[in-house]
Amino acid sequence: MFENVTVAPPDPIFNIFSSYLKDESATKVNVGIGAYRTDEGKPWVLPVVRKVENMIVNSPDLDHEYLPLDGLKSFTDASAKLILGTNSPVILEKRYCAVQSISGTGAVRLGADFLKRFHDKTVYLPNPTWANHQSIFEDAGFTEILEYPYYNPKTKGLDINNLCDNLKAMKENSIVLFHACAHNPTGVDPKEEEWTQIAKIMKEKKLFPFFDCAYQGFASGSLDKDAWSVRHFVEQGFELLVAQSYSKNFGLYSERCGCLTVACQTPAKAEAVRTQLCKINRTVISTPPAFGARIVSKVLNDPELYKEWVSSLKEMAGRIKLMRRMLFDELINLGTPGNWNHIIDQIGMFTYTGLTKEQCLLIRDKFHVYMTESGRVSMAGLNTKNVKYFANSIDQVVRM
Ligand code: PLP
Ligand code: TYF
Repeated sequence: MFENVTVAPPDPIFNIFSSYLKDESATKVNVGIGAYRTDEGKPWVLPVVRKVENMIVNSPDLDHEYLPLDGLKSFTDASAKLILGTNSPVILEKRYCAVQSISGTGAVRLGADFLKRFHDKTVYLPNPTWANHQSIFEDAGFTEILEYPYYNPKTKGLDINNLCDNLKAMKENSIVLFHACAHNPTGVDPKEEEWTQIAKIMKEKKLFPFFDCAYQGFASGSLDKDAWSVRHFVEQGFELLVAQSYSKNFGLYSERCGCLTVACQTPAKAEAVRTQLCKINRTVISTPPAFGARIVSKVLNDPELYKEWVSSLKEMAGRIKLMRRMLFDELINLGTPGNWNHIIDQIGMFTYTGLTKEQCLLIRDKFHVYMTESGRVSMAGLNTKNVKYFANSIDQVVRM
């Protein structure tokens, strides 16, 4: 038995995290995994989440019955409204469905399983992208997993011309995966006029958009602004899929709280899609977990709690922006060779520094600074106490 089983390669990001945990240095810095930290370097339970979880746990009505196959309805309805906008024609005309998933990862997988059965087995992913995308579509049985140009290392910005040329050459019906906002790992998003250009070509070429939205509210601090790309495609009449995660914007990482929202042409089609998604859920997870969904549902459906959440979101986005500014200023003060404007130009959780793999390994060895080998830095790992040390480490490694 199991003669052919060999050790699987570790997940590169989780692997860096476990090396960081083992490191005994007092000055070690974790900018590897994309998880929010306070200025004290601690995980943060949002005050509104703490309040609501106490309400739920202490409620005499609390039970642990199964949720329906498509999850908690007050949660999935609110999720669809959050991403599409309350006044979206898709919402008003009830031509959407929203099905609860095992966080953002599970939503991408659920979407991939659905599209493979009912649409196409060719998907284009941005280059670079979150490493898990490739594996998810592989495991879902896609036959063609291709990439499209996204990032231009010279400008450290969007490679819009190549991106558009590539879209024009894709075959009809191909699925194109986009990060709705705060692209992981580059921190580079198309501007509104670039999204408009992309949508126009997608429509002409009959391509299918699949949005992965893991950072709504994190990119700009505004939930509406961060949903602009998705809403623009909807306005242009696309049917589309959006995978939503509440890991980052609610800090509910381990509760695995997410949703797959599908915009359709008619209510009847939306209902058919919903039942097929339920059928997929049934064999993979049966029914989704309740706790995270209960928390998010209470917050999204109560105007006062919602306001508290938005204020925490702004605080997280604001702290990350401050770290961008402080890191940039430190490097300028040090006169570190190179151009560092991208640190303040890029948005969301990550900065794609442009450091080489060798430099990333060196900074880990010499300074106990843990980042991915691609040079991605999770800005939430920086704080007012370690940003100077971090900037110094970069400065020295760049000069070596
Ligand atoms: N998609 C992207 C682009 C991500 O960066 C992440 C991780 O944060 C996810 C999806 C899914 O995360 P989770 O499964 O924790 O919701
Ligand atoms: O990119 C990140 O750091 C987050 C967290 O397999 C993450 O998206 C990393 C790796 C992974 C799952 C989540």
